[in-house]
Amino acid sequence: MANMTRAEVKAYIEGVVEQVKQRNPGEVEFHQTVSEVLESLEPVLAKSPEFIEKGIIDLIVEPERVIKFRVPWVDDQGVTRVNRGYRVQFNSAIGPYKGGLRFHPTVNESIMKFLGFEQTFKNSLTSLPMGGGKGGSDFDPQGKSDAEVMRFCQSFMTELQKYIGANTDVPAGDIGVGAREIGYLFGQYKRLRDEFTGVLTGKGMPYGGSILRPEATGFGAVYYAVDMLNYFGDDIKGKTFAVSGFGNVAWGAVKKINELGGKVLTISGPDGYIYDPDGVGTEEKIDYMLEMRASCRNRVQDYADKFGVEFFPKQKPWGVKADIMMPCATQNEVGMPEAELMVKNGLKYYVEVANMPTTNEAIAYLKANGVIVAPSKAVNAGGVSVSGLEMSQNSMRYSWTAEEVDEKLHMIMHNIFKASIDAAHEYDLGDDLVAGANIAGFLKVARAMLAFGVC
Ligand code: NDP
Ligand code: 2IT
Repeated sequence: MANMTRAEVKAYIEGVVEQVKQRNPGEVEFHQTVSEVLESLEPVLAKSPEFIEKGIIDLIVEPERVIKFRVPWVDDQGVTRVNRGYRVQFNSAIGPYKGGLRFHPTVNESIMKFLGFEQTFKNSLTSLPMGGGKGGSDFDPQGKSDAEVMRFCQSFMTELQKYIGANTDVPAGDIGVGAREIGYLFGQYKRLRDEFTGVLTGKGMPYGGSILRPEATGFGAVYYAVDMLNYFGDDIKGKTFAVSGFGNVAWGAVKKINELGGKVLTISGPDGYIYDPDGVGTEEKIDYMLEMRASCRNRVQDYADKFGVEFFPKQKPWGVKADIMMPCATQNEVGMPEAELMVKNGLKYYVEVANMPTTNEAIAYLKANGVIVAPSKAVNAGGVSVSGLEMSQNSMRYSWTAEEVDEKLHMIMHNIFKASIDAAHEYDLGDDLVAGANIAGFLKVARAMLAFGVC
């Protein structure tokens, strides 16, 4: 097939995005990620039209399988409750489906598909053999007793176990699913299937977990940020960070930023944000983040009360002056008003850590105004990378030391940064880390799909 002009490719991509919107009505988060990724593939498709000709683009936006199921459970008052469970098995071209489970009241099919689609390219970037998947439920763990969470997890796994396996699909945690939930889910899987396999990652250390998995997403994000800063002639030492969220991911990032000499001025929760001029830096303060998350109160004001710093109710930290912004809570935390504020404050670096924390319009605005944007699917890939390393250790029936896991994580994050910048250069996109990550992640999956023919 002859090369296509950029205009022809652009028109083709617009057509695919339009079709995705029509076939998945109302799924706005899914539409958002599909247009973000496909638009950045324009130069690749112009140069390699076989991806269009062989239908790879049409295939890649359609999940291989969407599983949706009823999750009945009984609360502490004896009342029957019913939630919805999901597993989106998005793409298995380069390995078993792999991705977390999210328990949050906002979970719906659109959120599951957006996360599964993103995961496909993220997992490809890790260079480990993992396909993309995501799952979860609209169950709200907040305010539930331990016994209720256990009964819910057992019921969820009773259905999910039909579709997963160590060589088929390997779930892990995400928002609302931490060590406690993974324990209940793994116990139920083992009981029903009578096999001890690496079917879940993020497991506890006594039963096959990997050392450093809890820290991995945050640590990996900071390793990536260091490479980015060095590439642009900067250093992390003495840099100030505004972080949102206070969960597992924010905690790991804050810990590593401090270790490497940076200073974290803010963390946030649904109730507002705290500003700590001395930095969220002592061991006591960092450990307190874990306590706040474990308390299930979902309040960051507790930090302000305990350490005597200022609390800004119902506000996000994006108006503060800091060298680096790091959204670590959830999708679409940053839209146009926040992006405008950042540009007005002369922000230089914007590092996405949560999945898709920025609207497409805001990303374009930040980039157009000279802010260096690091995209979540590259930055937060350290979590799933150590999940991949947990799978390797489980297969070998062996455990690596903290030093070994950390060294591998570090190497993976270096490779992700390098693959992204190299892809951007190869397609004449300057230092566009967002497009570079999309392209590098896409190419491996698409080449595997080409090899398989139409299937
Ligand atoms: P946490 O559960 O610790 O934190 C999530 C926070 O976001 C909560 O405080 C939640 O508060 C808030 N929030 C506000 N609006 C929403 C919404 N619409 N949906 C979900 N949460 C919302 O999560 P993690 O630290 O585990 O994850 C943070 C981010 O990092 C997420 O985007 C996740 O997908 C991503 N990530 C996680 C990885 C992991 O290994 N855990 C790996 C890679 C990425 P409230 O409940 O009140 O809404
Ligand atoms: O978004 C993510 O990459 C995760 N929640 C981690 C997935 C995993 O399988 O470890």
